[in-house]
Amino acid sequence: MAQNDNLAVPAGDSKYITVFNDPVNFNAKHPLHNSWTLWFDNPGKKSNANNWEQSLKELITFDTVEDFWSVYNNIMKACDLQVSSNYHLFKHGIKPMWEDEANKHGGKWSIQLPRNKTMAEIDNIWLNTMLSCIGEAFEYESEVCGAVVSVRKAFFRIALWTRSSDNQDVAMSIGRTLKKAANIDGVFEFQPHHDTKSGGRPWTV
Ligand code: MGP
Repeated sequence: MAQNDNLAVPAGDSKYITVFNDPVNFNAKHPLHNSWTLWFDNPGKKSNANNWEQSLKELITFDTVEDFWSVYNNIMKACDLQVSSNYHLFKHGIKPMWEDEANKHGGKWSIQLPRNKTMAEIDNIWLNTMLSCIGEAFEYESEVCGAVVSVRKAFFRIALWTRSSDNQDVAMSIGRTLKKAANIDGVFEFQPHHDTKSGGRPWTV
């Protein structure tokens, strides 16, 4: 018996496309514009800026939509992580630290979410933030370095790191897109990683 003989819908009927019509493309993965690396850290109380990097763990790199979901579905949800943990999702090749070449002149948009939000809400905001990054939702896409979720005793913090911190129009565009994607009320603030001069900041959206 041929493979398709027992199908209710004939394979050639274009109204119903199934894996049997086009086994190669049906199983194709959908590439992302960039590769992304997920990092984790939980530096603990003894950590300081000099030894902080030691607690940073590179977990996995992916470059397709399907692989993103398989990572997301198989790791602990951000809201279940221990206090003081962070997930960092950064473009592959950029370390999630201020010192990296891509971050050293940059800054971050961030918002603190009080723990009175439900865990599902927190996780959804983080998921939407990651999707806006890997889905290249931003007008100034090349400005985006990565995103971080931080679990703290009194709050969760979501942040999006940018490559530069001196162009207000660029930063505001990213901030507005992030706020819409994350789908939260509340105010995001932008701060350069190295705040040498305030320049009217923090900028807010
Ligand atoms: P944090 O976790 O970004 O701030 O940095 P938070 O959440 O306000 O502080 P916490 O104490 O509640 O966790 C905390 C500390 O980690 C910083 O003061 C640094 O000592 C160290 N650290 C964090 N980052 C992102 C870096 C980094 O990129 N480079 C270095 N060298 N240290 C860092």
